[in-house]
Amino acid sequence: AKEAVRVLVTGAAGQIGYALVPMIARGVMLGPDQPVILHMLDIPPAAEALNGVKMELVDAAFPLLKGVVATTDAVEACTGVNIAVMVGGFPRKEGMERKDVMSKNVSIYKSQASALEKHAAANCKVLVVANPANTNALILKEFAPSIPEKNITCLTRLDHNRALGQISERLSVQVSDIKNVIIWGNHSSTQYPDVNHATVKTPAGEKPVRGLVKDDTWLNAEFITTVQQRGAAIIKARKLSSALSAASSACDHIRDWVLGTPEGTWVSMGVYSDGSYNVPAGLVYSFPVTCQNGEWKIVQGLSIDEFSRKKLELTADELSEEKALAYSCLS
Ligand code: NAX
Repeated sequence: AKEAVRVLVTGAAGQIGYALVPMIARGVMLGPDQPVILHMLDIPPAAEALNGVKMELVDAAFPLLKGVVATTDAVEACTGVNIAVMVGGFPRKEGMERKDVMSKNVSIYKSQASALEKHAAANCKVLVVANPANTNALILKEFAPSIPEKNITCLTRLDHNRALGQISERLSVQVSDIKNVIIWGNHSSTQYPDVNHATVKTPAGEKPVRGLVKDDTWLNAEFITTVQQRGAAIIKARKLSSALSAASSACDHIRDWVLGTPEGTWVSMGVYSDGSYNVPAGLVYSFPVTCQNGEWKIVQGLSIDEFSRKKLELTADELSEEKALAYSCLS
């Protein structure tokens, strides 16, 4: 039998946490034959709710779930974890300045970075979900210098999946037949959902999405804004932000990272930029990546047209500003 993998979920008493922990316990994240031990962290005001989640995990009698740690102590939560999904953070409340929200999250991610660095298992893989996701991941990287930067990522897979969903609806094709959309940049409304390299599997072979949609006006405008604004549309409809789709996408992100992407297929992940596609190095930026043997690699050599170039730059500029704002909170 395989040894259990320890998976940390921070903010586990929250909405995404409630959707995510049963998926992990069922094998959605790491596979149906991989036992797991869940580590759940939240803050003291949520301790009772967190314990309720633990009770439900026990009640669900998941065969793969070999143990549950539910705690408000970051050190206990981080000890020995192989995978860390960082969902906990400080939400933007009405009337709050951007700088105040940033400052709260910088201090959370700075201290959790140290807890992970000191207590997580060697080669722990980190996925930051909490917003501002890219910049929280960057702060975590800065304050956990002994964790390799390739192990620290942020979630843009939800945006990637949203793009697949929109194309699927538009063309009335299965999402599973569409591949190689790209989310570039920030997990924010400046992200650039790019279909220029995306294809659909048809009985006559793989066809470019652009050729099948036959409507560049839609692809270059409404499609992009729909994906960019989807989070807001969900809030409007549900009066709560996306949770099940975020949880499911977080499982997709880790699964593909650990188990690999299929040949010829890439996915989007927020990763530490090495300057590929002229994106400034030193930002956590969403790129197309392939994964093999537990490591991601940025897909190289894709052609970037003038329209796309501007969009890649716009979202990079926003990330540079966020980075500057985050650093100003440190001093
Ligand atoms: P909730 O407010 O329901 O849950 C957040 C939980 O985090 C709460 O239980 C809270 O007590 C806990 N928490 C706060 N500070 C903490 C700390 N220092 N340590 C541990 N736990 C802490 O929010 P939810 O809807 O679950 O969303 C969680 C985060 O995901 C938010 O930041 C949200 O903006 C972000 N999202 C990111 C997405 C992405 O694609 N990257 C999409 C979905 C989501 O909007």
